[in-house]
Amino acid sequence: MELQQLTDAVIAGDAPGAEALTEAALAQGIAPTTIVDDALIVAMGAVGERFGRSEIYVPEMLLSARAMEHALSILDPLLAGADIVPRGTVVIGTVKGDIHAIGKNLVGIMLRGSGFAVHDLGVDVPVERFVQAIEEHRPDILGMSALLTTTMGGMESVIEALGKADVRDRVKVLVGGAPLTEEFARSIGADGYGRDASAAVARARQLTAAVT
Ligand code: B1M
Repeated sequence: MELQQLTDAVIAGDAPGAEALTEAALAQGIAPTTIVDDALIVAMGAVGERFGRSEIYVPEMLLSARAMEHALSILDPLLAGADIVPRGTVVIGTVKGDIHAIGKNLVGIMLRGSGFAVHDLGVDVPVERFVQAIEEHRPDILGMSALLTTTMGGMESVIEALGKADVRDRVKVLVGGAPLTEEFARSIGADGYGRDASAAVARARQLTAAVT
């Protein structure tokens, strides 16, 4: 099979097809990270472009997201390798008002794959929940994801709330998501920004190396 077939299945929202083609790609010896980068992320990019041109609407976008999630569920155990020495703890979530999960999930999977314990708070996470999770899980890193220009400002509210609750200096804050930039991350007082999942892992490693 060609990876393009998997890309096409995700674009078409064909979850069983995406699963079968992911299995087929693995059987051919294609690396899980190659499948993610060269087929799945490419597909979601194309879906976003089509949505932007009003060629498809939210229901189609949802079906594609579902197909991608099915493919990722097969790759998850392979990406989340066998590094057994805990490198640190991360609490991660998508900010309030935002239900985009895939990028956050992928970052979580890759962090686990490089030895972090990850507590995923899910999507549409209220400010107070992030703050509460610091007490609950005592993480080294708080990770926030946002995919909408209208929700990315919520990250600053969380950072402010951490300050008010007197826990800001207990965690490093790592942020990411398609509309963010390094400059935005700096402007809201985050400690790190990840352009993609690998950059997020690299930054998380640096941040924990700095605290331990
Ligand atoms: Co939405 N959506 N969506 N959507 N959606 C975008 C983001 C959009 C760019 C599409 C477009 O217009 N071209 C646009 C945002 C425009 C803007 O704000 N500038 C958009 C819109 C408008 C909307 C709605 C408002 C549509 C509507 O209802 N009219 C609505 C909002 C809902 C809400 O959140 N309140 C909406 C809904 C949805 C669905 C629910 C249908 C679905 C999400 C389903 C799900 O996640 N389970 C969806 C999807 C799938 C998309 C696109 C097509 C794909 C997103 C995705 O999964 N990408 C997206 C278009 C696009 O991004 N090109 C779009 C793949 C993923 C691997 O990449 O999430 O960027 P990404 O994550 C990357 C990096 O950003 C980074 O690493 C990841 C891996 O490489 N990263 C981090 C992410 N989080 C990180 C955290 C880190 C570090 C790195 O540290 C902690």
